[in-house]
Amino acid sequence: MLTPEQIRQYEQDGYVVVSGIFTTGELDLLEREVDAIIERRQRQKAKLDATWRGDWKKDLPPTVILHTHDVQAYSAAWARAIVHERFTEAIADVIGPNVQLHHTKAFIKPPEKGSAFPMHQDYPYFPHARHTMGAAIIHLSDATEEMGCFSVYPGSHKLGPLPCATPDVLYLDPVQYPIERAKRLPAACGDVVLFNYLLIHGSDINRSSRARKTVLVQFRDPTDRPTADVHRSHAQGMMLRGIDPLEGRSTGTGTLDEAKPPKPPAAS
Ligand SMILES: O=C(O)CCC(=O)C(=O)O
Repeated sequence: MLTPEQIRQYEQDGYVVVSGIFTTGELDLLEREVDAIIERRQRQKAKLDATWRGDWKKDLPPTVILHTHDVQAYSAAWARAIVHERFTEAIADVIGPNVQLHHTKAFIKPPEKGSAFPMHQDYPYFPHARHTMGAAIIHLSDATEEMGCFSVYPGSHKLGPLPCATPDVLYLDPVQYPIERAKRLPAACGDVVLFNYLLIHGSDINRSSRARKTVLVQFRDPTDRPTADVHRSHAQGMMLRGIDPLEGRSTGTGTLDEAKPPKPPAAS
C-alpha cells in the first residue's frame, strides 16, 4: 500500500499522510455513522465534550469538541472499517504484519468554536516498551488550517518520552513547544495520517464555518508490552490484521487472560 518513500517518512519524521485508502462511498457511510453515534449519545445525555483542561488555554476563547470512544462498539460499519484491507495494510507497512487494536475515538470539532489540542505525546497515556504504538487519523471531512487541522513537530518522536507540563493533564510546555511552530497537515476527506505515539502533535481551534470530523484508531504490534496498567478500552487486543503470535499473553492489559488450567471435576 505505502511506497518505500512513505515508509521512510514514517521512520524519519514520525508520520505520513496516506490518500486513497477508502472509497467515497465508504467515507460517506462512515461519516453518517459517526454523526448518528454522536446524536444518539447526545440524546442519552452522554458527556461528549473532550476539551483538555489546563492553563494552556487560558488566553483562548471558550470552545468545545464532541467526542466518543469505541466507534466499533456502536456501528458495524465502523467495525468493518477498522479491519479494512487497505487500511490495515498501510499500518502493517509501518509496524509489521501484525496489527492489534488499542482503542478508537471520534472527534467532531464544531464550526467556529472547535477546541484545540495542546501539543503533546500520546506515550504517557499508554506507555509501551518498544514504542510500536501509533495512531491512524481517518479524515471524514476536509481539515484546512482554518478548521484546526492536525499539526506535528516532524522527527520529534526521536526525542523519546518528554516531561509533561502538569502531572494530570499530560501536555508539553506550551512555551517550549508552541502550536505556532508546528507543521500544519491540511488534509482532504479520506486522507489518513499515520503517526508514532512519541511524535509531538496537537491542533488549533476550528475557526471556520465547517465541522472538522475525524476518527482516530490507536494500534500496536501485539508483542509490544504495556509498561503500565492504564487506558483499557472496548475490544482492546483485537487483531485488526495478522495474528497475535503470543495469543494475548504478552500484552498484559485488556487482552486475553493467560491460559488457565482446566478446573478439576467436582468431587462426587
Ligand atoms: O485530532 C486532533 O487534532 C488531535 C487528536 C489528539 O492529539 C489526540 O487525541 O491525542
